[in-house]
Amino acid sequence: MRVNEELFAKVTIAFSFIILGLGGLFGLLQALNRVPFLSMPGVLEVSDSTYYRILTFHGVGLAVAIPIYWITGLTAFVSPRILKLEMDRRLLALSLAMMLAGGVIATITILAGKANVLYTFYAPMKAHPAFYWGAALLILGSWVFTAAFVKQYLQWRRMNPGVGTPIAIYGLLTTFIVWIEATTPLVITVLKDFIPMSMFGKEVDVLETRTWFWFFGHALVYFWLLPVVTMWYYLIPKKLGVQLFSESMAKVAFILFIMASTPVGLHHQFTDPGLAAEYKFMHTILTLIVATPSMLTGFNILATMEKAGRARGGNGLLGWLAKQPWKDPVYLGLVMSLVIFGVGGITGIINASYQLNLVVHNTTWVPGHFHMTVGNVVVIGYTVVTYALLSDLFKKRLVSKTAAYSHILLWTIGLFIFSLAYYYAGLYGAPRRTSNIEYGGLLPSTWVLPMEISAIGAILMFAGGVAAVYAVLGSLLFGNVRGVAIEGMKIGNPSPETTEFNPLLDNLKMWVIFAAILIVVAYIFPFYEIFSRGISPVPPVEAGLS
Ligand code: HAS
Repeated sequence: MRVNEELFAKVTIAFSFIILGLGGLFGLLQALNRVPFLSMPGVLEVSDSTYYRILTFHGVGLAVAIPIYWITGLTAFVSPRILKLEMDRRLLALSLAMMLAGGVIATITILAGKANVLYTFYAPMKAHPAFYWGAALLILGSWVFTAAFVKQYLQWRRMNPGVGTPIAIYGLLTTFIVWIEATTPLVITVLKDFIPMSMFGKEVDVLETRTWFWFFGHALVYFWLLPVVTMWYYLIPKKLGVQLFSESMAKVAFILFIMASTPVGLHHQFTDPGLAAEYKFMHTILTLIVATPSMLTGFNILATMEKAGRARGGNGLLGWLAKQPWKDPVYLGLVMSLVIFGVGGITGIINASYQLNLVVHNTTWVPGHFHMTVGNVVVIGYTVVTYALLSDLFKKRLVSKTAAYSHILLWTIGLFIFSLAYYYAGLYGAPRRTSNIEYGGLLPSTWVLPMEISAIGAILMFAGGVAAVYAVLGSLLFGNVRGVAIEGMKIGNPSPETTEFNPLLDNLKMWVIFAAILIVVAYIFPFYEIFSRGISPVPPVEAGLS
């Protein structure tokens, strides 16, 4: 079969919503299992091994597979239309085959209970080799896609020397640059440590592999986020019929993401012994730098909204808010995700503060933080942008506007309830990543009520997730016979996509070189410390209490 950009985008985007359905169901089961009065024989019996199996799928599926499929799909749709150039079809076909094969292999291994290692797969826990090979294939397939995208962009660059990179392409390029920064250490440790460990019983060093993992792990979160940031910059002004408040500020924000997304991983390892405080401090400073582009983004988008609202007659301090196109589910979802990012993002700053991190690390506070960020900003962002793609890409109508609104509202309300309960319980020390929080009946009473409240949030989120999956997959199945037409991406309309070339901001090569230097500086010292002290390899242990 000939794979063109449209087919690639259709398959990957549809695939990501199938995974959302299964991963969301598992999420609900996990939340219910952590309610003390539900997790007992005769009510809801989820064995420990089943809990870790579904939690592994929940993490790998929702946090790794969905973003890879959805982001490559979005890019395959957007970039040929804006750049007016085809992508290399052979690379596209190869990438699709690798990503689908990798995803299916990893999924089967997880669902078979052979990889209960969670998405962080900390050594010395060992999964079946098929898990690591599947994940490696998925990621290498995304690298092939990155090569196709960069090749297409460089061709466009040569043909358009005096033209600034269009903002949507700039954002997507940033996304893939961050992805290569993030996944290089992951590929190193999977090939060097995890595959030999699972196939031949190689002994590996725990601290070294954790450091490689978190070298990947925090840049990963910006890979999830950046396409949503790109769509805030791209779609919100289009929906409002105005120019972005400041395109230069948007490009500065993307440059800061390129520079500082990766050299921050030690903020996940504040409590790890064996890494000097000086290096943790260096990563803290860089973490505060990477928070800056998010704040610039919040300012830029709100200023764009205010400018448009005032032009439409909205007066006074907040009158412009009433003049926004709230009835458009794509617009509502994008703005809602930005507002929630404010709450989730601020808790990130708390996590990054060394003393406060000691209070919240490994407690339910952290899932509270990341459900607000990836669980909400990213899921709502991807879903509402998919609504916009229904007309342009799939040539379908939205099967139910009610489902689209229900998804945004139920998901957001449910997520607030869930995350606030998790934040609260975390402050009282409720642990994360455990199948059971009862400690043989000795659990502190302060954990019980928030866990019960969080389950209500999870049920609402699940209902919102069902609405989202129905809105997307239902539209794909029935959207040519019924439903409402949804405004598409409006590429090239009303304003042209390109602006004037800026020698500083449009010189991405220079910023990538600076980013590489910064990453080397941030990681050379911790790795020198680990290796100069001498590593202590330990034998692998079978994960998952099967
Ligand atoms: Fe994080 C842990 C620090 C952002 C995801 N994070 C995680 C984990 C995940 C995750 C998945 O420093 C857990 C990993 C695991 O399994 O262990 N995070 C940060 C910081 C930021 C941050 C400083 N995280 C994210 C994003 C994620 C994400 C984004 C996913 C997409 N995170 C941490 C730390 C840990 C951590 C530690 C380790 C914790 C531990 O100990 O384990 C920053 O990038 C956030 C910057 C954002 C802001 C918000 C700006 C405000 C905006 C909104 C403006 C709108 C307004 C409303 C005001 C500072 C953009 C206007 C109103 C209207 C009506 C229009």
